[in-house]
Amino acid sequence: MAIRPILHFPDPKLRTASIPVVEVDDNIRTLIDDMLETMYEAPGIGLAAPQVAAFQRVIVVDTSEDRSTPLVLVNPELLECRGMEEMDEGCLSVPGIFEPVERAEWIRVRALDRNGQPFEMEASGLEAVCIQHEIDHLDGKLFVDYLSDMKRNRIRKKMEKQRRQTL
Ligand code: GNR
Ligand code: NI
Repeated sequence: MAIRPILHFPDPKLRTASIPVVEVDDNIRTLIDDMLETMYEAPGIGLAAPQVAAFQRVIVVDTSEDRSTPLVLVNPELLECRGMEEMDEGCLSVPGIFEPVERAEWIRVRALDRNGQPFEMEASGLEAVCIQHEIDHLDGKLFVDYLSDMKRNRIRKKMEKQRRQTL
């Protein structure tokens, strides 16, 4: 297992649409294990493969209190969305920024597990928000895209300034 570096907004690579996984093989399982280690170390409650520059449709999530319940979703598909809720969101690719975003509060999802077996699940609250946030990453979309142009530009400038200071 290895921790992989996380890309930061406004890196254009985060805008890549990730491609479906054709076969859940050992390479994909290594990616999954590295993503889990990177998510727990960050620490974050979710991570999408494009955040670590792997442009395949893989996400990991753990919203459990004791961070003991890793959830792996390969080729996740939103089947159903219900209700709306507004929650403060953050993103490991936009560090230090927290802004309210409106999302479905209940979802049903289909995906493949780490053995390539299809399964369906329901999620609500923070877990539902996190899964929607991660699926957006697979489509090159970031939570800052839901904010006003003014807010997003302010965040971009802040990130670019931070980057210059750390280089
Ligand atoms: O760690 C994370 N916290 C979080 C909080 C509210 C809504 C979504 C998230 S996901 C984020 C990790 C991340 O960037 N995943 O892509
Ligand atoms: Ni994110």
